[in-house]
Amino acid sequence: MEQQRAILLRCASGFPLPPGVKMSYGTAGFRAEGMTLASTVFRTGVLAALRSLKMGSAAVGLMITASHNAVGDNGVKVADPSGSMMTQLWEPFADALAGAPTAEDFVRVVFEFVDEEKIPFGVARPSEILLGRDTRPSGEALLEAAKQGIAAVVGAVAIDMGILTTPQLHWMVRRRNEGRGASEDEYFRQLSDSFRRLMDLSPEGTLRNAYDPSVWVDGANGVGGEKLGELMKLLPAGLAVHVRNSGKDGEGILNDGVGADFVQKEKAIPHGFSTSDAGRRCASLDGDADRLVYFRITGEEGRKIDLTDGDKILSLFSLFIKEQLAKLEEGGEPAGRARLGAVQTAYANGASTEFLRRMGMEVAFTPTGVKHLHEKASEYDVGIYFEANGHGTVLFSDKFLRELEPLNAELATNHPGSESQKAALRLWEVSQLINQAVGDALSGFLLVEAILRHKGWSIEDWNSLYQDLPSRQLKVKVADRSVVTTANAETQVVNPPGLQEAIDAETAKYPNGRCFIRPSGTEDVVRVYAEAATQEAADGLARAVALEVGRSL
Ligand code: G16
Repeated sequence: MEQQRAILLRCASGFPLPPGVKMSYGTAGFRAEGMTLASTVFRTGVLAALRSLKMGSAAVGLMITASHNAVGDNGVKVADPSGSMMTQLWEPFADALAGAPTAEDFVRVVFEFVDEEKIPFGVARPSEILLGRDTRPSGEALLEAAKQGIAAVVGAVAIDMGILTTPQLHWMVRRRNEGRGASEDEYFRQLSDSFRRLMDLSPEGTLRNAYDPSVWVDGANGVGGEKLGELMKLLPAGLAVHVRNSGKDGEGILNDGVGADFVQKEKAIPHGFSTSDAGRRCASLDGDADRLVYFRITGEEGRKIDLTDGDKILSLFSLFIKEQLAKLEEGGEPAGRARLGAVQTAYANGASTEFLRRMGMEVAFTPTGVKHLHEKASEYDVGIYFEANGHGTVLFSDKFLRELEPLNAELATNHPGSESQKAALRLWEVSQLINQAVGDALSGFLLVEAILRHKGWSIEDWNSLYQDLPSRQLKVKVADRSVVTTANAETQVVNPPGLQEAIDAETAKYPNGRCFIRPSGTEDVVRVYAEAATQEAADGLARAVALEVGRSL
């Protein structure tokens, strides 16, 4: 213990906390201007090592990314042994670690927590921390800080997995703890093999045949475009992917007028695309490829794009999975009665929730942040979660997969070629394709493509599942976003007092108006979301509430 204390103190002294920096673990880890983060990343290295020790030396992940934020920002987050986000129970400890003013304070916080959580130091089995980073220029130096934090914990070993998408790292952590191959090659092979098998299961001669095998992808000038390029080499001929904004020299800056966050929030055409792409099926990834949205450039004056957002992806996946379960049920298979649920946040367009409910889906709501949605979705046999911004996945419970595997074997023997057999196989392949650890734009993209091909749908067919209610999102720059607190899955403001009443009064002026605000967990802003009967009304409501926010903060 004394030796460990001395090592931590010595190493932490090399990473002083810059004056005036206040860090909070936020929606998805610590985020700030890249240059200010060395101390925080070093300390998160220690945090990750302690997490592994606490979890019986299971592998955990540490990812250096600021995802959709501007290129000058960076961030760091920890993945638990299951591959999902670090347990929220440890977030207050993460905040205390990151905020300790001096190296001595830091070491004191560590040892108090080690005592409280009974974290065993000095175990024989090494604790493995898998490290990944995106393409941000500050990433390399921050990775070094993380390695030093890990090295400061006796028995912890850093394994650098290189430049990765965030979901790749989460996938690798999960696989490593399952005792299965966790390399990038294996990731690409798993995705491409299950995609190919799913394509092979498409019905011959679908009723419609409007599916166009060509798709254009905006890589946000981040890591996703490059990885998609590698994945494409393994994909079957039935899909032609054209990647733009892949981050190569001269293509532009990470997340600057490109990427899923830009396309979804601004409803605008990203750089690298133009009206000459009108009508094409286009997709957009974010900076670390954990979000995915689709869009179609309309070519019409004024209305630039038709956005096909995370809500529509959720609806498409729900529809497909429900259909496969229905086929199992028709075939008399009890697995067809699996409990299927959708999870959304307050940002979900009201029309999507209505569509899902009409379809007979159970729909649950959580606060923003996939850590909340993921936890909720894992309560179902098959839980599908998506944020409107395109972050989500489909979770299959172990119980359901344990039922599905022998069912596949039984149907292959007794009912080969039956509708039930094909449905069971499709569900199995979806579970292999879609990332079970966290929302993953690359695996989500392949699943969208497989389903559109299965249904013979164009992007317009998909988009016309329902019509979005007009909406608008704005952000208000504030001095201290932490003074805003909310309740009821972020739909009600608790603090500052009086602000909710002001929002209610504005909302009442607009037919079918709905509006909420919440502090961002990744940027220094308060976000405003408004929905109303017309676009002008949604814009007006968002603007009026943004003014109220500005006035009361
Ligand atoms: C992260 C989270 C998402 C969340 C988003 C926006 O995304 O992983 O779940 O929706 O932040 O959060 P906020 O509104 O609090 O800024 P990403 O893609 O940046 O990692």
